[in-house]
Amino acid sequence: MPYILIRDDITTLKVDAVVNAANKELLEGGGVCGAIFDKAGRAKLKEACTLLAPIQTGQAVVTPGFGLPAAFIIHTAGPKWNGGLQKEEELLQSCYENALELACDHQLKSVAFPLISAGVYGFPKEKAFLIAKKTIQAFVEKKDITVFLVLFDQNSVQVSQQLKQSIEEFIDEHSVHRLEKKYGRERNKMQVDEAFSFQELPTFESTKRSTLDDFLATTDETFSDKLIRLIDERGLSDPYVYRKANIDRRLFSKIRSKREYQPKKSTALSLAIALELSLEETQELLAAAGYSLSKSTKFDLIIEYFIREQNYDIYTINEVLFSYHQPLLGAS
Ligand code: AR6
Repeated sequence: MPYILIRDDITTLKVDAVVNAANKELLEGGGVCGAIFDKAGRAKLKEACTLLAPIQTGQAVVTPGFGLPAAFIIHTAGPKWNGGLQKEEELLQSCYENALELACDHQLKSVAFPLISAGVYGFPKEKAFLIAKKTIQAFVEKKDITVFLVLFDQNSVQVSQQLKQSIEEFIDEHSVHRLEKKYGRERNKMQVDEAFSFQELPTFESTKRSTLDDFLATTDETFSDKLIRLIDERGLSDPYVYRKANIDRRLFSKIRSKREYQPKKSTALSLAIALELSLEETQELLAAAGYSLSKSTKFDLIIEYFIREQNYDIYTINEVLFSYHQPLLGAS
């Protein structure tokens, strides 16, 4: 826990281990394997690999990272795609499982995977992605490890056409920029307020009739207080919440134990999603950390879309955010 999608060159990541999409002979090849050998240092990595080769398809072995920012390299040999009739899917799943088990055996806390078999070995990218995410998600539910899935190209994550269209329509309909165009800048604020049913949060203006003390009392609950109260009211356990929020256990206990802790907006939102809050409750929780959901950024509109739809699956939300090049929810 957590599972994080990123778009990057895996050889630049400072994690405990990066996974190499290797061949059974553990020889230097092309693709991500070539990049890893290049950055780690060919001679040293070759020497370490020679001692461990050959391996079976699906098996995983570990070497030091040498010149890489990562401390270790876990090498796993993915299956070559042969039309799907030669247990390729099961073999690919075992690559992820074995690499993750090995990482846990070595007490590693963060591992980054490329999309194994999705290059030279010809696995259909979408299928390779589904197997990767399903296997990683199942693993992080049980183990205390942060797993990055590194995607080199955009089209590995396929958000369903229907979902994409529905989100596009929502953004188009609700974006403040569209409303500005429609109603003009002057009238914009009024129209935005009319168009959306966010309940106004307590502001100093709206409470000036009451005393300052009353006002301060309404803002007395910190983010941490609110979070604890919401968890208790729902009868949820802490592990359930931090797992569902895709955030690290240590970060969660920091938020829980430090009353004045100021989370990042994405962390606050992850927790709102985990608690399945309504839009209004989400705004209130965010406000306790000094944030709000606006109508002017794609990120906020996408989150609002999912909350309105009562779709609280953080992995689906992250795939959509990823496909829109937005920051993701969960620990970063
Ligand atoms: N960072 C992250 N992902 C990358 C990078 C990178 N620097 N470079 C490529 N990818 P591949 P395979 C992605 O071909 O299909 C080698 O010759 C790439 O876009 O590296 O398992 C080995 O020695 C693709 O999505 O691995 C083997 O013989 C994914 O990594 C054989 O290729 C995997 O593509 C293994 O083939």
